[in-house]
Amino acid sequence: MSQLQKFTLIGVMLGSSMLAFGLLALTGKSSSATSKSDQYCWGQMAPRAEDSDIDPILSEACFEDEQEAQQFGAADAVYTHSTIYRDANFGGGWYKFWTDQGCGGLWEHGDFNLIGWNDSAGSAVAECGRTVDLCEHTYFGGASLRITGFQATLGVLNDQSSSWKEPY
Ligand SMILES: [Ca+2]
Repeated sequence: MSQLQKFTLIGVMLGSSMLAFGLLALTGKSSSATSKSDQYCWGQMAPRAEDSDIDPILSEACFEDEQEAQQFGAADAVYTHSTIYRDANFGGGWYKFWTDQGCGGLWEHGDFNLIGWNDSAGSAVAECGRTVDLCEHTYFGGASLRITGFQATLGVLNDQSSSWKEPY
């Protein structure tokens, strides 16, 4: 093998291993899909039920683009009772809990794991003139924070909340 052939061979091997590494990096990136808490989602709440087997969300619409998400919410008969945000000061992705039943009644969501938001929220809003208890554990256990209107930081519940309910 001539010196030139050796260099060419090394060059090809180096090139192909870099290509393989590049592909691996790309694959790694595409497989780590955006988590729910970085998206903008609307969850239509099911009425409060004694039977905890009933899925608390009737339907869900999630968007990567916030403006597209806002358009969804501009429709008539979307009454948002509460919103949780990924970051403090209403930053990052959000999840809006809505109903077509108006601002009345008593609503809740017992398990943020079901919507990909467990221990993820950094701020929250109680909307529709409602009061909301944000809770540390699923099904309203642990510490809780009562919210009316805008809550820019969650204190001890920062990245700890797992459920919410409208208190009696
Ligand atoms: Ca928790």
